[in-house]
Amino acid sequence: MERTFIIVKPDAVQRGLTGEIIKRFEQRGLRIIGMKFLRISQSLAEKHYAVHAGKPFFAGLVNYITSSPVVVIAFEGTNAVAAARKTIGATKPQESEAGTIRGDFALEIGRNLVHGSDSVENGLIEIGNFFTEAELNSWPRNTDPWIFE
Ligand code: IDP
Ligand code: MG
Repeated sequence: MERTFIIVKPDAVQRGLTGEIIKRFEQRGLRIIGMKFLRISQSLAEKHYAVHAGKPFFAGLVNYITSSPVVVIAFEGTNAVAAARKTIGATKPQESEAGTIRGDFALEIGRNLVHGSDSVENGLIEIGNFFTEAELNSWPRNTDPWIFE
């Protein structure tokens, strides 16, 4: 079963969109296996966004993601990485389709509400950065046979 890592970013929490955003992944069929509410530290932000280090927006990005609390979630499901990315929408909200989270609720790239892993490999690394094994519960959900073939 594929895993992906989601951050409900500070702007989404501040705007009261936490439930709306979690709902969209949940109703897609993804299974929550870990979730917590925390303020991301500077060092964890730099680790999570290491691939963007040195880019002109890096300092602003770290400042944004550490500015107030977030909700982090590990999800499981068939095609979890691609499914979550589709549900999130394009990185630039002006290019995000209506019906996606960013297409429905965001206007600017630096306030795009949600993070989702871009590959299976990165998903596992990101989950490992935020959760211990003991904090993850891969559970058999009663509705799984109605969602996973
Ligand atoms: P993604 O979140 O859709 O995977 P990435 O390219 O991995 O997009 O960028 C990570 C995050 O960095 C974006 O979600 C956005 O918040 C921020 N970001 C990316 N490019 C820019 C930019 O050009 N200006 C400001 N922020 C940016
Ligand atoms: Mg990315």
